[in-house]
Amino acid sequence: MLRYVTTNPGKVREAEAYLGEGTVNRLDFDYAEIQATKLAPIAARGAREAYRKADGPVLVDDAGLFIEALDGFPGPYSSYVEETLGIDRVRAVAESLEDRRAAFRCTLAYCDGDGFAASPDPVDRGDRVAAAAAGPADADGDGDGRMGPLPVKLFEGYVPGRIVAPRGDGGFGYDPIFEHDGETFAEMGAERKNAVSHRGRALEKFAEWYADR
Ligand code: ITT
Repeated sequence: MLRYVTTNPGKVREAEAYLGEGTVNRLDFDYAEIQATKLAPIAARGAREAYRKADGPVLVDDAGLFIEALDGFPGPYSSYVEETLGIDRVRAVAESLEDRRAAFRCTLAYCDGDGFAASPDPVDRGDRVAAAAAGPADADGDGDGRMGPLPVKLFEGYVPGRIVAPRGDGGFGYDPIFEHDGETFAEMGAERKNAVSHRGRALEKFAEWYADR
């Protein structure tokens, strides 16, 4: 069975609401997140590490909140910023800005150890990050003779919105302060959120590809 790799139960609830109950199994595994300005290299590296841990098909979900006027901050650092500043202070920072537009992005990275038409390896800030994302060739030392890194397929989703005073008590993370089309994500149920959200869009692309696989 497909393992949805995350320490965040909120993500699994949304994945199950989209893909159907019983279709995914959560793997509560905290893979190493490399430092990168984009989500793709982090997710790709995480999927390879998680695949080696799970020894079966895995889907890693890396997401972040990108505030326009802050050049995309906190972006890939959203988890750290939520833990340290908290969403109230992120909202306070946004209130000091004239432009409060923001976006959520999600990258899903699938790895099952097989060869398939994988996504090109994400390149970010030069070779150093690309190499870290790829991981060392045959890093598990299993002698499978694989010369390159394990193939990973990436699916990306994006949703625009803006930062507002908190409303609603559903969802998780930054949902109460992220408004899309007049509603915060915390005011939407999982299904409605999935219909418009970064994760929902990425899941849609994944589900379409996975159905053929
Ligand atoms: P894993 O890495 O274990 O999956 P995480 O919560 O740390 O769990 P990320 O590294 O992807 O996940 O961090 C993204 C941050 O953005 C984190 O603070 C989440 O709570 C938040 N986040 C991600 N998706 C979100 C969503 O749909 N709505 C609100 N906040 C979200």
